[in-house]
Amino acid sequence: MANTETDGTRSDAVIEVNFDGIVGPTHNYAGLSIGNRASSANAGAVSAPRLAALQGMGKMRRLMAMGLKQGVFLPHVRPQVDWLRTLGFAGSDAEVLASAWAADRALVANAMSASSMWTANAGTVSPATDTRDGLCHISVANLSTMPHRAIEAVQTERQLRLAFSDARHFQVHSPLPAAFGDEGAANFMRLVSPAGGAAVEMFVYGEDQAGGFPSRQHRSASEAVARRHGLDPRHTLMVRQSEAAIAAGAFHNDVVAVANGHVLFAHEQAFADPRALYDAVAALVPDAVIVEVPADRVSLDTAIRTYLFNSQLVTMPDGGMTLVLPAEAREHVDVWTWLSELIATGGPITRLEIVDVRESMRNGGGPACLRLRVQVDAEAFAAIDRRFLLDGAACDRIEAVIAREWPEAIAPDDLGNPCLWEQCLRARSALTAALDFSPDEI
Ligand code: SUG
Repeated sequence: MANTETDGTRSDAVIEVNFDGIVGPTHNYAGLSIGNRASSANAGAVSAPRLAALQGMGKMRRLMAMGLKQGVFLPHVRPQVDWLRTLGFAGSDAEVLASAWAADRALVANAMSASSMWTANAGTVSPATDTRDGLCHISVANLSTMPHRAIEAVQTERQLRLAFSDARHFQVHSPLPAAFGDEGAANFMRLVSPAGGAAVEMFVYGEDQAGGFPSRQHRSASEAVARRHGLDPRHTLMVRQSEAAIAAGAFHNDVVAVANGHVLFAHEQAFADPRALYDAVAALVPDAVIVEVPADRVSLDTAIRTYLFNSQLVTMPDGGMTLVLPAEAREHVDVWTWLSELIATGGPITRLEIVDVRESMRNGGGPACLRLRVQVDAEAFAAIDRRFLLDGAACDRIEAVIAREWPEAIAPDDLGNPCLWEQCLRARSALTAALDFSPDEI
């Protein structure tokens, strides 16, 4: 039975917090992600880290203005000298970086990547209502397919354990062994009826090499996460991503589908067997609404170029749903025509919001990649470390540090510049201090 507090709010009402990764000062275009078309296409371009980070903050402010709760994760320490040391480089930090740069520039590019901004890949979150022990379970993703992303797990785990340290509400699991490729919430969806009842958690995996590109989420990893989280197998679906989607550059499922509440918004070619998925969903969540975009209205190629599905589908305080889209989706006539019809015909998605995250988009990260969703009740919400939660004043502080410390531009050759290494480490330290973290804590 739901409790009703004296002020009329239900203490078990679901609070969704979106934790966005603050774009780090080393944001650059090194083309590290094979199979990610934007990353490959923009390899070698000059990046704008300061603008990128401010665009990210702009998105967070927009969601806050919509009445939603917003959190952050901090950029990781970059360059990641310890990782280079594991590869045999020795000496002072500057010597390690200089000798790695001389030996193989790609190694330094890996150690400089700001990829932790895409927190949809930080981990998989099962809300407490779905788990056997009634805790919110969070599994840190190992991101083991891509070297620059695999570096993230250590610092991601540190931040997740800090933010969700209260064992009365949360259990954080260490990353799976590297052989089990796990990309976190980017390959995870959840549907639940507004009328209540058990949710269905959907884990989307890829099969081997699709079209020559690695599929990053292994079924065995998804199964392990579901087991660790103590999910009810009757309400858990293992869903295979279509090969066509991976081959077309949808390296994560959240590039071709997104779910929220009782709504699944997906491209016709997102899944290997869409009919089987839709039938299973209908059986488990009878009032689920599936909004499928047909390929003859928006091609898979256009969906991936515009990141139509990498939008955030969010429930507004008034109960309506808003799709928070990247500006690129607004600019494509097929996509915009289809979306305009969607809104005009009435349905659960009632509003479109456009955000500009172009710098992140150019590395293959849209609005949804930049956030990790955590759903909690009021008590668990109160147990989250406040330093990871945003209000207007925290946004002001973060933006001031970004404006003062973040590089304005990074060209490929700059990645070997000792002044840039120092500036980026200093910038990150200024940010952690501004948010009251001590240097050895995070
Ligand atoms: O893993 N890009 C990221 C983008 C991640 C998007 N996340 C989700 N879809 N949830 C990736 O491919 C590019 C980095 C570079 O090329 O430097 C990169 O890692």
